[in-house]
Amino acid sequence: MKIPRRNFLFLAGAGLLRGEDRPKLDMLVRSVRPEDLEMPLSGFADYITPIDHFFVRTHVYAPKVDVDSWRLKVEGEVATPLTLTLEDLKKMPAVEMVSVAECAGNGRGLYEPPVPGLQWGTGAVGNGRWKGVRLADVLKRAGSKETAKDILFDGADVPLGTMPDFQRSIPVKKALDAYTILAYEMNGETLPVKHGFPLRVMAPGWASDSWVKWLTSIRVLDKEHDGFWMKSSYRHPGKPVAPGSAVPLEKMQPVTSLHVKSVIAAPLDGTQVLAGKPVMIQGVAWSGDAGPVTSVEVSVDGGRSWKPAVLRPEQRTQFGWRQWGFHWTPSQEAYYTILARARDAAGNTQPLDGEWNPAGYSWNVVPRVGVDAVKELSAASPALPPAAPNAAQPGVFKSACAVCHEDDVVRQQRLTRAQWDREINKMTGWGARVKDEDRAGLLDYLFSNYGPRPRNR
Ligand code: HEC
Ligand SMILES: Nc1nc2c(c(=O)[nH]1)N[C@H]1C(S)=C(S)[C@@H](COP(=O)(O)O)O[C@H]1N2
Ligand SMILES: [Mo]
Repeated sequence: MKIPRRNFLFLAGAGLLRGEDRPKLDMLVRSVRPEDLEMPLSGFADYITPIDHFFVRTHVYAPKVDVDSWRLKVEGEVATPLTLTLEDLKKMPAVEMVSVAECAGNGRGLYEPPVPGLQWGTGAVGNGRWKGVRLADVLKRAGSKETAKDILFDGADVPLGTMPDFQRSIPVKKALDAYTILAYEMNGETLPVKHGFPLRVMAPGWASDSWVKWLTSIRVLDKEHDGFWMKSSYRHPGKPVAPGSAVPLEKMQPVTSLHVKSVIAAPLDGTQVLAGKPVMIQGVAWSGDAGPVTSVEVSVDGGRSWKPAVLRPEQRTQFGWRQWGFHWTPSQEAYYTILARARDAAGNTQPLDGEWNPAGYSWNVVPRVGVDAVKELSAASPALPPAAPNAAQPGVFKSACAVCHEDDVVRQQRLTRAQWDREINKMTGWGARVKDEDRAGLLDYLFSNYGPRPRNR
């Protein structure tokens, strides 16, 4: 359900033009609906990511929440079940803090061999300033019992077809952490609809898949929650597996903390710089529970030698990102490979190669940017790769697939026949209607048009 623009002011209950109402600038659209937007590399130039540059990740359509009738329920293993209004929450002590929000799937598009899912590059991440109430205070108010093990969150978004409702849980230890909050403000503004208005979970240091938006229910459980989005999604083998292999879900563990990571925002890959002239190599770096980032090193010779980059001291927070810079003058006309490697307070650093995993989570490989140092910049910048061919779609694709979402989520995949077969099963399980006699043709169409192929970079 799309929220008509004119409803925003009504929802906000105020006349301010919220981040919501401003157009999202030059975002990379990974899915038109449900809306999935990626921040372009230029976004790393900001310390606090403006709302119109903040990535958006929605599994289903953003719900329309009327704040007057909205309530937060706290139930389960508690002495006093609660039903709270937004005003009730705002009367409780507020905390504000800077934290990165990063989707577990950020960088999925970089894995080889490719894996199914939104093909995020580097920008399913943003650095926000979040304000709200401590989850620990809310749980205390409800009288959370000794038996509490896992805290389950549910939001107002409604599943599509027969897909399971998006519900996520975090262990009680993370829930009681003083930094875990229920946020109602982002960057000093009312939490925008796309980011979970009126209330979302903010579990800093952890992948934002745990940061449930449009929160309506908190359930204190005496055992680990075993719903689809915990047991069949967001799981990682936690150790190297053969690229391309299938790993049973029970052999994997939930994605929790983010891993130390850096991004090179400038210069851009494949561009030219002037030989003999200073170039500022710039980027950001962040970590998770093991933050803050303590150092970033840069190599301009493909990893043979490394030198420290300069970090902003005032940005040394546990959960926010840190901007870094490195002054470099390419001494001669040559092709240079620039690498960056961050280290966090626990001494973790970034791997040189991706640890492949079936769903493409937690990418934190050392970033690599190639530039040509030349005497004179040539007028033409490198040509963009040609657009993917838009082959004629069979009827079954139109009637069964381009229904809940557009064909964009399909066109970005590069999957094997076996992976496409599993995708069809997943989607028919969620309600896609594919007749038996059409199935083989659909599989052929998907595989022949969106099968493995070299990446357009
Ligand atoms: C009942 C609604 C529905 C129908 C019909 C449907 N899909 Fe989906 N599909 C979804 C949703 C919802 C998502 C997003 C899931 C997410 O973001 O985690 C999705 C995501 C995808 C993705 C991205 C990878 C993934 O697994 O998240 C692919 C590829 C895809 N669908 C293919 C198809 C194909 C092919 C068909 C037709 C056989 C189809 N879909 C029909 C609901 C549907
Ligand atoms: N209710 C609900 N909460 C949700 C989601 C969702 O689809 N529904 N997506 C999750 C995922 S996977 C991510 S990465 C973050 C994205 O937050 P953002 O859109 O504010 O950037 O929200 C999380 N919270
Ligand atoms: Mo995510």
